[in-house]
Amino acid sequence: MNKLLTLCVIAEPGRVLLGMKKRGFGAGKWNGFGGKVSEGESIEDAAIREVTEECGLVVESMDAAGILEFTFEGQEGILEVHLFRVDRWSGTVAESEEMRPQWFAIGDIPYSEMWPDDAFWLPACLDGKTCNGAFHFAPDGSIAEQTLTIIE
Ligand code: 8OG
Repeated sequence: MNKLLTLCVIAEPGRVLLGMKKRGFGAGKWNGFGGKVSEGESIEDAAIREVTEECGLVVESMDAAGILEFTFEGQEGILEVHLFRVDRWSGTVAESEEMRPQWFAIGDIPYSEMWPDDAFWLPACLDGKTCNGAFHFAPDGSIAEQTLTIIE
């Protein structure tokens, strides 16, 4: 069975909020906010919960923005990441034990310090498009195979 995860892209015109992952899977990379869906929890509730846990904001409005599947050479299982675009929120940005949040201008997104697939789908996501894809990672962390469908 696929492992269900969430990933929220918090953006307003011209800029996006990313977090430097401080520990665990993906540590040392900038990313959106999200994590594993708990048992009995809806995917949307998990997405909203993770945003507050990781950067202090409360999601007021978000759209489903696609599903990305990740597999890793030599490892069983599929990570099924449900993407959401958050366009309204309340509260103030706060660092957590897991993430150090920072706003980036859209032209200054640090793709070289992010998961390598992000450069393929994040620009389209920020443009309001839906991104459905699958990325298979080689042991060296590079992308060995990929498919991506972007829906306007
Ligand atoms: O609970 P945990 O922090 O381990 O959840 C992992 C988070 O990382 C979750 O939000 C999903 C996200 N994620 C992956 N793979 C990738 C990826 O290739 N790119 C991006 N941007 N996020 C990813 O699990």
